[in-house]
Amino acid sequence: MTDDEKQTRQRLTWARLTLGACSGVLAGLASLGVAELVSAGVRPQAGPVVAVGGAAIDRTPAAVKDWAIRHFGTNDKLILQLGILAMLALFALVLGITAVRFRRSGAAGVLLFGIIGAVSATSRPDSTSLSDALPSVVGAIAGAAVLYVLVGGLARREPCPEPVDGERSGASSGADWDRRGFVIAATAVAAASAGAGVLGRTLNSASGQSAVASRNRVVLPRPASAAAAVPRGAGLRIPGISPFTTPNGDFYRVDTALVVPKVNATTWALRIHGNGVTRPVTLTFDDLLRRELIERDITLTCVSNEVGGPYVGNARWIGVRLSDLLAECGVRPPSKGGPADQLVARSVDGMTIGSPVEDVMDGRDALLALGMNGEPLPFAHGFPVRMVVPGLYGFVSACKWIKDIELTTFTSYDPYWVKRGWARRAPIKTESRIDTPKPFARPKTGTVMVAGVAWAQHRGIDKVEVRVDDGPWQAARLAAEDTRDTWRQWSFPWQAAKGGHTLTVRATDRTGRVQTDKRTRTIPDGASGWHSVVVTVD
Ligand SMILES: Nc1nc2c(c(=O)[nH]1)N[C@H]1C(S)=C(S)[C@@H](COP(=O)(O)O)O[C@H]1N2
Ligand SMILES: [Mo]
Repeated sequence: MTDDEKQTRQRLTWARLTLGACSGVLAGLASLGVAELVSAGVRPQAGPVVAVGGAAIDRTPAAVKDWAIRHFGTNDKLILQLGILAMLALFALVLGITAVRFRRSGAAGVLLFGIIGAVSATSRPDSTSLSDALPSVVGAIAGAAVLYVLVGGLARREPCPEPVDGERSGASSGADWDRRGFVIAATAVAAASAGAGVLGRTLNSASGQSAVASRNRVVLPRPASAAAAVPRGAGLRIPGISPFTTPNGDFYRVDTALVVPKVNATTWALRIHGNGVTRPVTLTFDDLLRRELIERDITLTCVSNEVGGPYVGNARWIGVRLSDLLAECGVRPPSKGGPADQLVARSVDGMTIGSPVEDVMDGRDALLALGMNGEPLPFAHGFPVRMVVPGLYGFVSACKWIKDIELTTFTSYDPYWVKRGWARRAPIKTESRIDTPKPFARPKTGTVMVAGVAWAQHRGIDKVEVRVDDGPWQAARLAAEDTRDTWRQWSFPWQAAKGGHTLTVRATDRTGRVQTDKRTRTIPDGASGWHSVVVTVD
């Protein structure tokens, strides 16, 4: 073979591999586009990326999940989906290149991904039907066909005389692509995939529209028991401090849902049943609206909140008092002889959250909340109905998109997070946070306002102290208390001297317990320790 021939041959090989890689990516696009379209006929959560992402979330070890929440915050889900897409793109490239030589194996590889998607979709806790497998399966078949056809033409541009593909020898189906033919076919596939994807997205979002309409129609009645106005002194006017009431748009969000469930309030129902429920009921949203509603300020906290972290917020909730409802169903707490000590809430997305029946019925304002800061619950925060229990971390109390309450026992059932290593019972720990100055701030010498929030829901905050470097603990000024179920702002005017300083805060709750300096991880029942901020005074 002459050098020229060698070069031509190499060029052709490269061209084929490149076109093969393109075919792989196009096959991937076709799979995803078709899957999206099919998911519109099944349900949006059954799409392969959401399903695989959800399955990955379910299987992620607690420590990794915690790390993801810590590093990506509420973006963790976006990062996960981008990661899945990047992986898919990579595999698509590899499959495409493989298919140039092993046409059937390449196509089979695409089908394998379909199976992974189908298994993920049908094994999600919210999956009730095998039809959830359809988007992945139909998408994969489309992708495999695209790959098979596209590389079919390429394969026979093989410049070397010896047959390289056993599968292919003797086969003569289809025509060779010339360059123009490939470009036309590729463009057609890309356009059709994008079209299917966009159409699927549009149909999926349209199916959410009825839920949106049902939310727009909700008029929250005046509560029979309104929350007292927030005391004037509860919200300090200090730049940088967390506002006493967290606006809905700023309220932290922590859940496992890759697609926010859009539940239609008009078809929603809540079932209450289980051990010791002598009168099980199924309630509609209107049933709840017709009941006596109470309005309460309650501060919610996530167990994944690091010391000094952002996963805590305070809102004014409107809802039904859960203990009244349970009592009507015949439920008695264990202290009054009831057989069930665990209340398991189930959501439409398959989440299960267990709370102690004793806590829910001990007189605190445990709510089935319908409203948040004067509007129906936002979809991301659980529309139409969620639970809120003062004093318990969200993962053991605050089920969003709730649809079922079962009375059971701690020994007979472990809910979602408990199966993954978190505690069965998790009252919120006494904590405090410095909101201002921010870490590594450079305030000027003189009076610097140090301020933040402290919380010990359902016990109340009695004292907050600040320490500068290794100095003595000094009492901070406490803002007025709203209720013992809410956080409390504090401030400390600090006479700042030049140089680097460490500010540390600790709170004491009404039981007299001082916030411990013992640092623990968030797993299994919440982080503890003191929050410190390092600043340089200029
Ligand atoms: N359905 C459902 N409800 C859920 C969760 C979830 O993943 N799914 N997460 C819980 C956790 S861990 C917390 S901290 C709170 C957070 O509520 P928010 O997102 O409204 O702030 O919701 C709880 N309710
Ligand atoms: Mo949480």
